[in-house]
Amino acid sequence: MNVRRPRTWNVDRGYVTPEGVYYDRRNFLKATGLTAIGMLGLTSCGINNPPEDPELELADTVKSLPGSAFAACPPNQQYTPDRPITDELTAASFNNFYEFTSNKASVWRRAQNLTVRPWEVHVGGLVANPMTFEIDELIQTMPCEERLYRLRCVERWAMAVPWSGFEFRALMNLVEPLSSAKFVRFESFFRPDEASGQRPPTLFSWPYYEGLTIEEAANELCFCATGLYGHDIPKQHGAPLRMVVPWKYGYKGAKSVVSIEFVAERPPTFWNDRLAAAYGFYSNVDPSRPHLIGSQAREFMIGTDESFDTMLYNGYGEYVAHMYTGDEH
Ligand SMILES: Nc1nc2c(c(=O)[nH]1)N[C@H]1C(S)=C(S)[C@@H](COP(=O)(O)O)O[C@H]1N2
Ligand SMILES: [Mo]
Repeated sequence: MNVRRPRTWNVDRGYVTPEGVYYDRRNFLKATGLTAIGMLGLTSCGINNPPEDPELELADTVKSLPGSAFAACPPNQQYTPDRPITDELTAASFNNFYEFTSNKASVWRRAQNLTVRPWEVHVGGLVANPMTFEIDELIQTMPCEERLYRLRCVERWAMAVPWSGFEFRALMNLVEPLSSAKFVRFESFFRPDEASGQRPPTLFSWPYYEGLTIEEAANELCFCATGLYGHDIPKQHGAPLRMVVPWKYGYKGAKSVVSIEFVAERPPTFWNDRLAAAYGFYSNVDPSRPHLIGSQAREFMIGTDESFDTMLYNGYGEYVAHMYTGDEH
């Protein structure tokens, strides 16, 4: 049996309590009457796992695809974090991507089943110009830059990585939201044939969906990542386009987005629908607000022995605090 405890650097730090495992225990097991042992077997003993390529090397997953439009993007130094950049292969082998598996140490391999070309992103809803973008056209159209951001998962692990891509507000300028648009809803792909975690039996209602207020979406930090470490974004990180909202917990940034809708009402969100008390709509990083799994006061940099005090808004308060009273959850 494949116990969800990655083998090396993070053993025994006690902060790896996957979002989904928490949910499994408290809600799913109760709802279905399955035992914990049965559950672990269900998710980790291979009943709905696709064939994987055992020859595949991690390093092969972190390069640009042949024919992709990716080009090196000029770094924007303004947001450079206070800490060393996370080792690329460490970041590429420790991921949350529940469409494939909740096992973050092996998900990189399963995620290679995702076909990321061709790929279209539809942007619509309450906008003057609804558009459907072919991903390479979008990459060529948008002003590309590289941004080094911290990323903080609610499970208390953190990393600092160089995303390439464009500000979400640049996309807003193309589609022109109407004044009635108050929120933005992001939706990830739904492909049960490629993503074993989306096939029944599944704990979740797929596809993954997230949301922001329109003010948050228009904030200069809100970023669409199409690259990472100077090449195409790897599949395990959410190829070919994922949202990065660095002042919020990681789950607010949907991976492998296919649809972006401008809407009038606050949209439901994936984890909030599972367990609203633990996963608020806002989910701004806040050291003083414990999660159900425990205190959020400290964070642990993956691949290192370093830990830091968690910062309010993940340290991005000067850019985002004006949007909040501090009571948002
Ligand atoms: N579609 C989708 N997006 C997702 C997730 C997911 O399971 N599915 N996990 C989220 C969580 S919990 C985190 S912490 C980040 C992890 O991003 P990384 O694997 O690139 O570090 O992706 C977020 N986006
Ligand atoms: Mo997360």
